[in-house]
Amino acid sequence: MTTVETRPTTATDIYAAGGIAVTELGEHIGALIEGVRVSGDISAETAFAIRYALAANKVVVFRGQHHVDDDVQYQFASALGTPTTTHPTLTSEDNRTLVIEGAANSWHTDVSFIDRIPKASILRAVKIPPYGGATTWASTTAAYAQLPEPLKVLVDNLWAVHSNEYDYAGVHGDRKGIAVAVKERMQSFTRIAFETEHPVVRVHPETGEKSLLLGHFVKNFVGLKNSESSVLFQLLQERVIRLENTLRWAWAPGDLVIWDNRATQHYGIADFGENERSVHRVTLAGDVPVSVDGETSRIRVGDASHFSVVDSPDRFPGFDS
Ligand SMILES: O=C(O)CCC(=O)C(=O)O
Ligand SMILES: [Fe+2]
Repeated sequence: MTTVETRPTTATDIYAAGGIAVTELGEHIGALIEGVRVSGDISAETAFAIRYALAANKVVVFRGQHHVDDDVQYQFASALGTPTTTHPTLTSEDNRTLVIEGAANSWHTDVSFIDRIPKASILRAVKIPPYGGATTWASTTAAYAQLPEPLKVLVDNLWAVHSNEYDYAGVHGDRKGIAVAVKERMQSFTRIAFETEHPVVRVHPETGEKSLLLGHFVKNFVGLKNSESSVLFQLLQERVIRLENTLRWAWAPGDLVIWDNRATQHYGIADFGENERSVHRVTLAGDVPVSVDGETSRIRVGDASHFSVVDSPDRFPGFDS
């Protein structure tokens, strides 16, 4: 007699099997996860429940995780996927953790200038200023879903060139504090140019949802004049950062946040004066984006294989878009 393995297929059952409680923080984005002590030793059921909650809510927050240091953060990341190295053009001491001193105060999707855009980022605030320094995330799936039909038709066929020319983590960092991280914390710095054409509408590999893939690494749209690109970019980007589609999180000690980098943009708010602020990020490898027509992103310049493997995503049950 053969045994048929039955995996839960509804969110309620998946969370129950993983032993987690998931509380939504807004209509379109954000959830609090309770019932788990963050570590590399979580069970397969708990890891799956966290990944499912992340796909469903785009950003998940864990509180009270005071025991987490860089090692535990990395081990936890490894239980949820395959960590990347620090960054495509930067290395840090352990080549695992990206340390950002200050705040990345520009709307972006992490590392969108390469083909294999990371699937998720795991962030921990290490130095929390006495005021300010919250991070805000926006749902790029809600932004797409809310577009009027004529704009959906337009973006479904649109491609964008993403480039690290304006990378906040690089030498050109004019954003508050980021260049400091590079100068002080990074051992070696080799500037490598990356340029990739991505579909503006990306189909999420786990949920099938469509999202707008934009953010500050976008240089221009394929086939459009620069002036046309900038007007259209502004129009679409304003749709992404609509306040109703965002979650703003004011950090407390012991907080750890994961975002789905395939369905969000984020912004670190630089409103903490001269106070110190430092956040540590571990990043998970992702797959190459796929358009609504099934076409994959095209590399123009740069090979990111030293940064990250290409992840093989699962399709999750219960999402029917
Ligand atoms: O400064 C922040 O809160 C955001 C940092 C950021 O962009 C990142 O960790 O990828
Ligand atoms: Fe970022």
